[in-house]
Amino acid sequence: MAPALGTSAHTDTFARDRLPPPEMQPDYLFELPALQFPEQLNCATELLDAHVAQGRGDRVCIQAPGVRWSYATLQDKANRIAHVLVNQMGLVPGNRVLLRAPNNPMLAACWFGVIKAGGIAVGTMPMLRAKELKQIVQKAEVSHALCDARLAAELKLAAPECPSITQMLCFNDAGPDGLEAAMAAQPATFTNVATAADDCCIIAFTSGTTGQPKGTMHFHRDVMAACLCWPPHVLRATPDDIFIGSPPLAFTFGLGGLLLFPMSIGASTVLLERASPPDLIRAVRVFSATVMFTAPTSYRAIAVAHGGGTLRTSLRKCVSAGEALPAATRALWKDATGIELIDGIGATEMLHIFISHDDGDARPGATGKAVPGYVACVVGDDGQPLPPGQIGKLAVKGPTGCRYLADERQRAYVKDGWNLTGDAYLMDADGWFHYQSRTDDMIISAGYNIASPEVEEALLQHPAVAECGVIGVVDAERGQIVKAFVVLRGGHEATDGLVKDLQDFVKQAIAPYKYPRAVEFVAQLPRTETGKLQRFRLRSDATR
Ligand code: 3UK
Repeated sequence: MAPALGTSAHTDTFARDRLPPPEMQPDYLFELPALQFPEQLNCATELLDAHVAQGRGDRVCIQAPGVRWSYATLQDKANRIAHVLVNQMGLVPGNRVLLRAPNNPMLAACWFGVIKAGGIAVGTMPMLRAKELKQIVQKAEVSHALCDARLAAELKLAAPECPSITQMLCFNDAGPDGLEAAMAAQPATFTNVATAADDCCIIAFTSGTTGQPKGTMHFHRDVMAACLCWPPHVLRATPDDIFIGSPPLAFTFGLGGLLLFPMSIGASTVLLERASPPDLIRAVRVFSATVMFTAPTSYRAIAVAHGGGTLRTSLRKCVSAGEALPAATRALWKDATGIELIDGIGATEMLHIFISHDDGDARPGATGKAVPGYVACVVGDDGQPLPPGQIGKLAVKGPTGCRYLADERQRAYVKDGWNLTGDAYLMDADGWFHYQSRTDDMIISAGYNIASPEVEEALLQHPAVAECGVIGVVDAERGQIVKAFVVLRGGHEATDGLVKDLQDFVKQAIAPYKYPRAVEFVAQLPRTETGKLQRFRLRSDATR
């Protein structure tokens, strides 16, 4: 059962009012000694202020091209941003603040400013377009926005349909109306709001199978729990490590790996606005990075580009997550660098990684074992645990868990206290978990989750498209790619030019990474008698 809620500091009770009722939440496990949290807890105090208070203020915290901030500098910036939010933008604890930027130091400062002020950070991927931003803003009833000036246009496009946002400031903006100018007028010290350990501090969005994004609510104690389970038991980094990687801070894989985890141990992190495989490996050399987080496809691309030679770098630990790690990619990376990848499955609902293995103990093809603090099993359709060797649904519980913001889909993710991730897995006799597939319609391509219906919806807006069905098909490089089956309207010809036209069209309508890399023209689509599209039949056609 969920422990009793502590005294909330939220004057705006939006998040607490929209938590799933206790009986619909998962069980929580707090058995590890490190997970005994006080009733009042602000994770910014632990992750940021504590280092300065304990004399580590001069240590390097955040680096980026041309930037090197100590813990004291980040604290100074975050404090000023907290004051701007409260004094100038009228934030009260519990308000939702949208953050929009590529990974850079000011985004990190804004994240801490929001948390210090008792706000709820709502991260958004830089690539999202107005349509997707609107869905998030409306669902989370976002009141404030802090946006990188270079990404403001798309948010402004969404603004007419986002009346809940009453305050917006841009950063990385030298002008008199920018966040930096506002910060200069505020004091450099701030008393963090004394939030309850179970006050919500982030709402992380994940695209559902229907294309309607789901907001997952995480508490201050969840942020600390994520820092206290997988990192010390599996990653085992040190304060002298330099973290680097590609996932956006709006994705909890990136938030944990590139901000929370390094800061929880007083290490430093490198934030990169562009982190394609060549950018990433270049930056590893420039910053002498030692711990890397990225997706399997990125490891593969770096290793392949190296043409089988030896890749000598400062790296000592490399973490792969977001999608299944093919055994071939693990082998390629080991051949190139001598480093055994650390694979881990995490989920936005669980905040971070819950099944993994350390680099001294990897089994190619298996994700690993339950991380200390978590328990996992494989269950059948009746919800009962299956014996080793049988494929079923992955079920997990631990200190973190799924709490969707006012969403019926809570019932599907949490059953009998277990979080069901939507993955088919099998557990072997030694307790190692082996990934099989997704159990739903989510396409995972190069680490991105893409919902079939959303791509279909975009394609259907094109004048040449009569009907369409979208599935994921196996791809050596990206795990899966988006494939669209299209029935054309009369008068349109199935040409290569039209394929390109449809792809460009989707890129304009929704985030470009969701576009169908494969398009096949067909005369009709498989449907049920009631007219429902049968994606499973498209899938079996595609593999034949
Ligand atoms: C899949 C994996 C096999 C799996 C995430 C680390 O990916 C993250 O969160 P999402 O909500 O997606 C969750 C789903 O992605 N997946 C992730 N990692 C693996 N499948 N092997 C893996 N190693 O289907 C899972 O249910 O986008 C990953 C940390 C934080 C995260 N949010």
